[in-house]
Amino acid sequence: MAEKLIKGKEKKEIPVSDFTTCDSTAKMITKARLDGVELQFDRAANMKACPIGADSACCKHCAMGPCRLNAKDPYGKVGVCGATIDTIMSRNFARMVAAGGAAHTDHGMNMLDLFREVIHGKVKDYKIKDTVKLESVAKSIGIETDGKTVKEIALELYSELERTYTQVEGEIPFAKRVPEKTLETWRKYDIVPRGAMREIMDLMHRSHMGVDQHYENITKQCSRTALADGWGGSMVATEISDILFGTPSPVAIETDMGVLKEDHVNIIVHGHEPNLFESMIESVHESTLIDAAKAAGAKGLNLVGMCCSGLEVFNRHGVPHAGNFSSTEAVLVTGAVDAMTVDVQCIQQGLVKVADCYDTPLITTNTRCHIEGAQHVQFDEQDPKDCTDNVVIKAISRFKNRTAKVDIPQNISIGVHGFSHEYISYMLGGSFRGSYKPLNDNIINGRIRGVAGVVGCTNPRVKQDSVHVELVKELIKNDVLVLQTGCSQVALAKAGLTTPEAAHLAGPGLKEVCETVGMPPVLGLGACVDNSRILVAASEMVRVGGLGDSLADLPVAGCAPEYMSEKAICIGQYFVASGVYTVFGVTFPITEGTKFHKHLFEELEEQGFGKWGFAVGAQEIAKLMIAHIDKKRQALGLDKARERVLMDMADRRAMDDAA
Ligand code: NFS
Ligand code: SF4
Repeated sequence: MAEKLIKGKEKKEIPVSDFTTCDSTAKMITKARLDGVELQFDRAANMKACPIGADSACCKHCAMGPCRLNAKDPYGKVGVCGATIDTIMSRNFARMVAAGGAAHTDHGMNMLDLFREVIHGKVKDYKIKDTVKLESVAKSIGIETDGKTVKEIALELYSELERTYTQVEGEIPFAKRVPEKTLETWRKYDIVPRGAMREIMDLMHRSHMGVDQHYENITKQCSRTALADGWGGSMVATEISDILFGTPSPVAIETDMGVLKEDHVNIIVHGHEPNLFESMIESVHESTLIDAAKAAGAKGLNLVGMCCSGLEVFNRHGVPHAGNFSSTEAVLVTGAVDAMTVDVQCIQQGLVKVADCYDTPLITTNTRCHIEGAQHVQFDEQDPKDCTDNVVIKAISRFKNRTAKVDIPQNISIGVHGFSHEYISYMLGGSFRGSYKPLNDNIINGRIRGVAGVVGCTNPRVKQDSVHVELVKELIKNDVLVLQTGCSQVALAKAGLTTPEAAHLAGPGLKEVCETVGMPPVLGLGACVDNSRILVAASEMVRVGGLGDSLADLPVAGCAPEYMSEKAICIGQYFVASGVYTVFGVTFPITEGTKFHKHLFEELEEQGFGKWGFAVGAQEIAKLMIAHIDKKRQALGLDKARERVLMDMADRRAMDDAA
């Protein structure tokens, strides 16, 4: 292993406890150091973030530059072409939105391609699993379903949803789900998305040198593009995945590295596309492959998920989950992973080296993602098992020849996940009168103060999981119901907050609601594309009534406290454009004290949208979110109700104490 060691003792060694609050990841960082293997945490410690880039004060959009401005004196200088700091920052921001939106949107388009091939019978290994969902999605965009066969409805739905991507003029189909007043604001500013391809192309065009040079106009197209993701690309991904693979409903699932089993062949699927994972599930149930694993001395095959594809199957099939983004390298250090297969998005190139150190085959499967030094086994929807059986065979062979010492941190948390927006309605209202009314009622009467979406990545620039967990604890303590997706959800699952018992950590009002319904105070909705479920849930809250008539009126707030990806920036922008106050942590790619900053952080709200917020620490973020929720409650005239309910509760407690 000598040549694989990290070179040079001069590298900074930071205490592991500064890197993460995930015990398993901490153990594996320590082991990796002993083994001489470098992980993202060490790389982050030894690579100071570029201060000019962090403020977005540089531009490399043409060969007259690259140009560097000074964030300390933002208006003291312009680029060679004369571009101001506001133009440079808003163009950089625009390119992040375009790239982030393209990622989830392209993923959604893949799901739609699969849907088409399934309907036409060209792909036989998948089928339409959830016909109830098929009908409800079709109806939600005005497709008449009475008297039609499943195939007829599916075909019509396909051709409608294709417009989400390819439409040249007009509004995307899911604009029909947007509350009327919110849609009016979008129309007023001319930002209702046409098709995602058009919006992304437009945004790339106008952020080219010498095109759009007004930060307000660039921001408008950022919103339009981001909305084409949230209400378009991502929403289609969620809905089609539900139709093909089943709409999630709550299941108890194991999370953390302890889900690996020393005496089993362990296979990890890491990425975003549910079709690969669904086929992996088939492969690990193949009796010939199970027999082969046993013949190699294993007790069986153990399939485990990571990151977003992990969350999707975790919600649908109860497959255990080993950890979030910052644990993907660390999990290989256990030596117990017999194959890690990946598809697209958030796959660190550093995995190649770590996998190599522990003789784990790292297998890429998607035409969009090859990684130098990894093995590529192409996944083909016409014959998916060809790829996934092959992965299992490689894993069995690695198991048989395991040389790496196996050391699995024995941590497992069990939590309940899989709260689709449909299930939330059913859970609150009961099967005969499924509705968001009880949620609205509890917000109106003050038991629930408001709703927060806490989502997004982990990032080695902050202590892994720590901000997610502390923030969510603070929110629920203040009677804020928390909805979660993405790597954030995994942080909370590991911390044990996704169980109904976690209700004891909630404030008195939220606790009472959770105990009555039997639900956790933290509801996991799935992968990052499933942020679209939060949009649908919020729209339902507006529709049910009593909380204002646009999304911007709701006492809700969003946050990605440990974000790192461009997808997160795009998601933030579509929440803001939809009317939600959205706070980001870590760092914000923009210079404070500039016009563009003021536009994103103040003026958008004055125009009827949401706005951006920024803070690093959990307590500070919580304060911002709660203050916003209270501001919205006050505007709705609900501030008194909450005082009353808290007073009632104090009285009741006093009576209990006296008794
Ligand atoms: Ni979202 Fe999911 Fe995780 Fe961040 Fe990456 S896996 S799509 S981007 S890191 S939450
Ligand atoms: Fe410099 Fe303008 Fe070229 Fe950007 S577009 S690199 S600011 S000259």
